[in-house]
Amino acid sequence: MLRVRPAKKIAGTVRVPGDKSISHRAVMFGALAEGVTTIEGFLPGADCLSTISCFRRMGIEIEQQGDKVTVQGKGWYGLQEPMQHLDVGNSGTTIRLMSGILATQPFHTVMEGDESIAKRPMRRVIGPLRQMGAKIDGRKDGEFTPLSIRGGKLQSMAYQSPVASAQVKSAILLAGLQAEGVTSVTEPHLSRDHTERMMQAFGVSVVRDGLTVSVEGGQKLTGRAISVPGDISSAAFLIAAVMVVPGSSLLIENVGINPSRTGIIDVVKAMGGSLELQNERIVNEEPVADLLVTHSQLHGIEISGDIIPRLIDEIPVIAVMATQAIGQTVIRDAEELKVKETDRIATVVSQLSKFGGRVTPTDDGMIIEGQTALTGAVIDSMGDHRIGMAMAIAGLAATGETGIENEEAINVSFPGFEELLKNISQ
Ligand code: SPQ
Repeated sequence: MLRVRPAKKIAGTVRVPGDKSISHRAVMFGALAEGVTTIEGFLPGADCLSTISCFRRMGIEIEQQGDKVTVQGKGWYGLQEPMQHLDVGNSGTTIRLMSGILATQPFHTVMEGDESIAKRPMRRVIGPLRQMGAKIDGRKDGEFTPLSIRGGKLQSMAYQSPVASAQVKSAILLAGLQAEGVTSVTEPHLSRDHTERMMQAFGVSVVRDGLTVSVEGGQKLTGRAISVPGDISSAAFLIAAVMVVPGSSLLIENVGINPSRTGIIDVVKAMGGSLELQNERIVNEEPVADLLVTHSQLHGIEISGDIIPRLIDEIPVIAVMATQAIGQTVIRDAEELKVKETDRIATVVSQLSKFGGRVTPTDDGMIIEGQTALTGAVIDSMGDHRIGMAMAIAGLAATGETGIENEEAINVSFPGFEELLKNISQ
């Protein structure tokens, strides 16, 4: 059990582990590229290690030591049919992006993962890939794992996605790279665009026109050196720690500030938080900065619309910050929370309530009542890394001790979280 005591102050200069979305993509693109790809700043969390293990099973040589990785790319058709099922663990990004890749391969694969993956919707990816000609099956007509994929020749398509999902967009664009003609995806709101940026970094031409992004089939990826910035979704827990503990101040160095991910910065500022970007620079097509965060009294706001995909993974910890803000915070248009590692509307409400938090679930979000005194409690991560970490941050602002059960889930995206939190807590 992870134990958290109330903090008097949060202070220091820190770095967070590498960006999870970018780390996955660097391994995948490196494996499919011609030549060697070296990655520094890789996230050695359980999810990205699942991606590495899937490619190793398909004959790709990958050396990984901590945050340094070398991938011996063999080109798009250098993968071998795996002898066993591919295990994606807890990682939605791995299974959905790999569906797009495997749909193009001249062999058969079966992918499965843990209990949480078995409940997450797959037809959002399988449906459009089937329309491109892929032969994919799974439980409930392809809605759930295990997924069985017999890849082959695909036709290009113009896909209008009903959800703003980077995983859906990425799977179709990856399949599109081997389809005949131009494949495009149009989304209702912009989701994170790391795939598009990394395709360009690997030498692929990608065209963006508003909410539509297209690629032409038949383009090759060329191996290269990739430097992964710190994950803003991990930095979000530390930003929240500063905001819920009076007198705190923290410098978080080398954080990715891709505009499709910075909803958390906009929200903290809109709530009255002090957050300054320093030393802004571009690394491998991705913007990066140091974040200077200083405690401020927050006030409640409404969060809805276009900003939601830009902060979807941060909503659990935003809810925690909102308990300490003056007034009410209302989160709308976030029904996607229901299909993450857990139903994050239900789990935020059930776990935050254990501290005495006043949170009401709605169909597409939640309403949080501000300036609520929290009391330490025994919490369950429910196997969801972001719930475990969000509740640890609530524990810093609570009276008495908090215990987080099933805390090992945190390793999915933030190995070293407990130690880092101890180091910055006074
Ligand atoms: O990979 P996984 O399990 O889906 O992880 C989560 C997370 O909280 O870490 C979602 F539960 O992040 C997704 C994110 O929500 C990672 C991701 C990506 O790298 O492409 C995109 C988002 O999901 P989606 O469904 O909007 O595409």
